[in-house]
Amino acid sequence: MGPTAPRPPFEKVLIANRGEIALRVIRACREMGIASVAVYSAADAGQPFVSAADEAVQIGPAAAASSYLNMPNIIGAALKTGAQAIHPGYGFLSEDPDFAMVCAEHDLVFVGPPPDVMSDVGNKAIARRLMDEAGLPLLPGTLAPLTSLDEATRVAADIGYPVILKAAAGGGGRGITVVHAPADLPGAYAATRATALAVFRDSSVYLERYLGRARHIEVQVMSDRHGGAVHLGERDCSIQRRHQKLIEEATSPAVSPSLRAELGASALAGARAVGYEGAGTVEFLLDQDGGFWFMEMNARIQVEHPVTELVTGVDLIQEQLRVAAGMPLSVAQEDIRFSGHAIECRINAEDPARGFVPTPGPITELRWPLGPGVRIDAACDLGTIVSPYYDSMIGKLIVWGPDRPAAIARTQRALGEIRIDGRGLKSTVAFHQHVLANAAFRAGDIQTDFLDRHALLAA
Ligand code: MV4
Repeated sequence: MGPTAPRPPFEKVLIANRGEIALRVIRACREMGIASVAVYSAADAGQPFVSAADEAVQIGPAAAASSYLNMPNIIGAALKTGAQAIHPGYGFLSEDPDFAMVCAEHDLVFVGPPPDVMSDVGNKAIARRLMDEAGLPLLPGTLAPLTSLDEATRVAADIGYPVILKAAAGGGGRGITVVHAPADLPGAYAATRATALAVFRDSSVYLERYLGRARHIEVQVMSDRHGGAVHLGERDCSIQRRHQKLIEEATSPAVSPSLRAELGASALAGARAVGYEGAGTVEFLLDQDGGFWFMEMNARIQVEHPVTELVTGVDLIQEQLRVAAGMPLSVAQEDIRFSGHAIECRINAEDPARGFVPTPGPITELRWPLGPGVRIDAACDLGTIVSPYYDSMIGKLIVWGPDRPAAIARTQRALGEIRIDGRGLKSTVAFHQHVLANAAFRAGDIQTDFLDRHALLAA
């Protein structure tokens, strides 16, 4: 007889999400001996994540507002099936403090930080002030929302142009405006406030110095309720198009072990300052001289979490479930070692030749790659319909190699094995091949303007 399995953190968990992240959480549950409950919209009946769960409950029609954002129906499904906890995945309700509160009111554990922490972190102006108090490096700017155009004009003149206006309640790149000259400030101020009000129902905006040609570096942190806190190094997410990440890597080719320790210490100081609990990400901009600046904190598991898992060997979803149940993290900082290099390519049903327009529809041919160092986080089979109602990601190819050049070669090999087809369906596979063949990418010379700079947007 071998050793007995450890006691699972929960008996049953409901996953309030769909697609690949729902399947990812179901897999973690199964490995831990936790029963899983899927919830799904009418459009998702028959999707692989629905049949993969131990139980499934339909929660509404296709439109997300009536299903994956429908709090009463999700809570009802959890109560009916006897789930003890709800994992929100990413997107949908994952960063909604009201949902976390409603879960608590029904004695359901929300897998994520406490509602008040989520609320502080979700307001970027508040997060900026708290991180400043915690000693994190911030670009010069305001530590509270702007109260007038006059104030904006004075602060901008003081710190110097270019500046960037950001919606405090913003996210995903909406409600940000770069301002290159004083003459553009009044229009930009009015427009950013109007967008913030329309999109986030909160017109407050703040201002900071704009850093051009920077890398987007984010640090993964995990904290428990027993004082345990670790950082799991950084991801380089500089390859983006209009704030949609397309390729992510761990570790960053621009981060040395000593810079990693500095970034990690900073991220942990920030997490501690806001009372963080669970898995979180602290985003930084990294400038050409190795200086780094706090941007924002994300209070959810992220799409790109697998690259961190592949270089550290830590299962972030399992750690989230442990922490949510009040258990300590299974790892301490000295256990975290970084081994090799990982690259994630998002395989989207989009047409790069037509501005990445989504191409929804049924998948009529599908073959995923196999072989050494290859992981596929997907939730599509032959016949699965890529729905026009939700995001167009078909799956993620995540590859590990002993170093960055080996990981690039392996990613190229794996991309070459992918076969996806369908009526009118296009994918980002060939686009990824163009990026991976680019000399600047191979040299690790990547900033957030990479795709424009190298004219790779009509590949
Ligand atoms: C910045 C920045 C440069 N300077 N802030 C984009 C979304 C959000 N996460 C913060 N973002 C940025 N904030 C300062 N002070 C650059 C970005 C940024 C970006 C800006 C414009 C166009 C594309 C971008 C891609 C990544 C990051």
